Amino acid sequence: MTDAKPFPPLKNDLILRAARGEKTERAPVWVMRQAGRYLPEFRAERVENDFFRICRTPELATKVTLQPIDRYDGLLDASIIFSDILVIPQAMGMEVQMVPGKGPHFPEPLVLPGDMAKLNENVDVNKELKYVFEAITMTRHALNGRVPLIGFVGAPWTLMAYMIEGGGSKTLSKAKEWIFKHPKESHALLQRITDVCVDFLVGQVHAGAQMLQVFESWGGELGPHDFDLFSLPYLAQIAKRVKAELGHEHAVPMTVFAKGSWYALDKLSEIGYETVSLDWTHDPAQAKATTKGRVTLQGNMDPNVLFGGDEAIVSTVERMIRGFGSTERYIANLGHGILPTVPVEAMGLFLKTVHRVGLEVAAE
Ligand code: 1CP
Repeated sequence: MTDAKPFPPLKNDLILRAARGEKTERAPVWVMRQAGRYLPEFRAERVENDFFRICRTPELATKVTLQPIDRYDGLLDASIIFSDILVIPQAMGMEVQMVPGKGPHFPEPLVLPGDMAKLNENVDVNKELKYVFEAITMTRHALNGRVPLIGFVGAPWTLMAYMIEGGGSKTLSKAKEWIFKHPKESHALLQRITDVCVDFLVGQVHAGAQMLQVFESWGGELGPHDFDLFSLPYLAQIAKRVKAELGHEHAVPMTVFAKGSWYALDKLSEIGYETVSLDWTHDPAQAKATTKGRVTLQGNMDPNVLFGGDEAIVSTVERMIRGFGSTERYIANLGHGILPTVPVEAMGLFLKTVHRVGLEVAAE
């Protein structure tokens, strides 16, 4: 990007330092799904625009990415580009609709391995996902260095599951039928998705992303044995290849979030990610003991505590930060995405309490 306008200097690099294992003056904080339906300003935008239209229009994606940064001015230490994990199946040639109140819907999911022939053979991310790169570059300028910008992808197993299930699912029976009945073809599909994930993440960094997160949201649907076969190798491959392609000069910290895969924490600390994001089923002290300072930990308040009232929020944040510590290898977050019905004040209290307790613990 030699001819591009330089990005404004970064004024808050707390989260990058925490991810790299450097000391921080307090725990940085952001929230998964921090832009979205719990914000009235996002809902107003959605009345006017279809979900994927927002993703595909850089001005709108920029506007929505900045909504939580503006509303919680000075309280968030990172932004995450407004997009969705399902832009990869779209780039591979599948139609995905976002049905209001229901979530994603694939009118023609993959039913049998033969359906993989319908997917694009070679996905050129610079063409198919150019709109995400443009949104990232525009957002990075609009942020004006206030906080770093996170880029992301869905992990191969999670994306494969959506592509076969055709949307959300309680049991993932269809995707699991594939891995048990057609393991060879499942690996072929996972590999094809992995290749797109790598190109897409590298492109996001060249477009301006300063940190990357890989969402294995359905990791925990696999038991330890199947996770080792169908998730972990692809997560490892992504970290290794993205780093190799970026080289030292463009390297950015990477986070892996394998929701529900508590059994894999030790292995997840060894596959090349600087940060491992935890859901709320982890005890902070135990997670620290397992990872032994090899990675930064991110998380992990149960998002439902935000419905529990002020006292519950304050006491849970205190316990969480005292458990993880505030100044070393820790990034505060929820254990999964914020839910659409959370009151905006509850999110504000969560962020303010993380700041207050983070500074108190740092001073002790
Ligand atoms: O601030 C942000 O985080 C916004 C960007 C963002 C991200 C990082 C969105 C916007 N989606 C995601 C990731 C994402 N999308 C994940 C991984 C994180 C997680 O596990 O929560 C997953 C699984 C999806 C798939 C998806 N997209 C769902 C879940 C469906 C299910 O299986 O239950 C839903 C509801 C969406 C739609 C969506 N994505 C994002 C928003 C704001 C919305 C709501 C859409 C609307 O306005 O109707």
